[in-house]
Amino acid sequence: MALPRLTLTVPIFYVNAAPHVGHLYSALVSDVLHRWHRLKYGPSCATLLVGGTDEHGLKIQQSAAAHHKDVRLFCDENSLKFRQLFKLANISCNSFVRTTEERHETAVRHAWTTLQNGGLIYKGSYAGWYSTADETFLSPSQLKTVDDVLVSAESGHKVEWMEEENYLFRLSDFHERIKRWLVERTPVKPGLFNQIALNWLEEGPLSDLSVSRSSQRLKWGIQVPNDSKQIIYVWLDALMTYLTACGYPDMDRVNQFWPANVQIIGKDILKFHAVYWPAFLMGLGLEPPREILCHSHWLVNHQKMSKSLGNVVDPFDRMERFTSDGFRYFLMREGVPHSDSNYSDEKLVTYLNAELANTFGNLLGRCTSKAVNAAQTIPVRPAPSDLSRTIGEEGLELLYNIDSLPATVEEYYDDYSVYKAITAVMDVLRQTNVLVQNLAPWTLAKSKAEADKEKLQHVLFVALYALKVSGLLLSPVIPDICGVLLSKLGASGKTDGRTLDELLSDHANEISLDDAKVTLFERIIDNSEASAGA
Ligand code: ME8
Repeated sequence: MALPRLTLTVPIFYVNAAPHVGHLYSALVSDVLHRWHRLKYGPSCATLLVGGTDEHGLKIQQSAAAHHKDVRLFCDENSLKFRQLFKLANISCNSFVRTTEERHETAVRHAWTTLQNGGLIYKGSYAGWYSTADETFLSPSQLKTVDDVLVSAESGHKVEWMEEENYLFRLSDFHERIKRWLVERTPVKPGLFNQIALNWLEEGPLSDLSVSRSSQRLKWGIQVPNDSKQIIYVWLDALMTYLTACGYPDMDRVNQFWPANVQIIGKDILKFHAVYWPAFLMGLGLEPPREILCHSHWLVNHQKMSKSLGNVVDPFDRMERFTSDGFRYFLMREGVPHSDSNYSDEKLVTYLNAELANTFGNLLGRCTSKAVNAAQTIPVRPAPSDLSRTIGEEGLELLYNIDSLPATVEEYYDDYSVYKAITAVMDVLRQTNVLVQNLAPWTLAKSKAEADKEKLQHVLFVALYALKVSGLLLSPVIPDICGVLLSKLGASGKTDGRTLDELLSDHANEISLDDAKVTLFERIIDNSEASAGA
């Protein structure tokens, strides 16, 4: 049977500002789902994780000018920062697209021509309020006045009146099809965001969408085919990145990777992905994505992050202070898709020390020390009746919980509830710590009695088995830490090319531990300087 292929996408980020925690969070969600898929089905399945940078448009043009930089150089420098972020954070993106690449320009022009030949793009004129920061026109109901300035009610960015001749896309033709897609397939997860998208369609018929700008105003972008006076609208250009990554317009390649399984986005760009994008795709004769996973935002002290408030969380700084896996763990542990999450360094330090250093790390230290585990092995799995005789019902119940953990966690990952997967693993590890504390293997190890020796082997089996299962299940979230753990538990070299089920079924024989002394996570001692937004 063919292995299921997976295509995931991350929004392509604007290069006008440095990467922040929100960018990393979106990328991380996709990375964890990508790693989970490869763990579940084995690494030989075909996968595509698409990311990139959004480099055209008025906003970038103005930003480069404000920095007195050549716009191409400005884009090169800032795009590189996002690639560095991906590298440092171990984001397993295997297709990074810059909108200034030639292959992308070819794909966008091809899509434009296809839409135009299909009668879906026509020349007209457009007048309305435009927000350059959001690169979008807004209707009067989407505006409000703050200090006598007209701004977007949603983003707070100021708008200006624009009136020009340009090309329009017949978005109105797609109203019913998009509505049906949202109702019948409920593609946007969690469901509350599907409903928000539906509400937009219920507000009234969709108007046609302006999809080009005059080249007098906008210079930095892809020119409309056969019209040097018009530049393609930056959102049509940006959304097409997902298809560029799939090889568009080479349909053999597109059919291999499209439709995407899951497109991950933040709630700020829902309309572009749940209304405009499926319409463009339908216009091109392609299927809309199977699912869109829309997540909420990170706040700091319950406020939006902004340069003016000085509370923007810098992911480079946090990864340096707390390690890449430490930061990944906190973001995945605390971030939930359905509501905004609050970032706090104090909370991060508390979680990392309590869960990664104590619950996870100390358990490994206790069960692999030479004083307790003289044979330096994971003992053979005992029969349930023997286990209940030596370490009681509590031990047997824990073994049952460890055995059933993969199925529980699989359900959570498949439902995109990574935070629940982490909590389920930590619950089992906490129960294991309690058992170890109660049965004190360090005392059993000193005893000469045969019954104690058997009991010790059983405690060690349960604890090391819990650690191994946890290490496998958490490896999508904290790959470095779990790599170290699994090598210590003698699983190094055995993980390549195997599925999760194969990796879990190794306990008929004794397994030798690796000699290396390891610390899974160094406790963070000095947190006096740790304050959100610092
Ligand atoms: O919108 N919390 O790029 P962008 C969580 N180029 N995630 C956040 C966040 C926060 N506080 N702030 C931003 C663009 N994000 C376009 C996208 S796609 C074809 C074009 C994340 O640099 C979230 O994923 O403004 C959001 O959708 C994205 O960054 C916006 O990044």
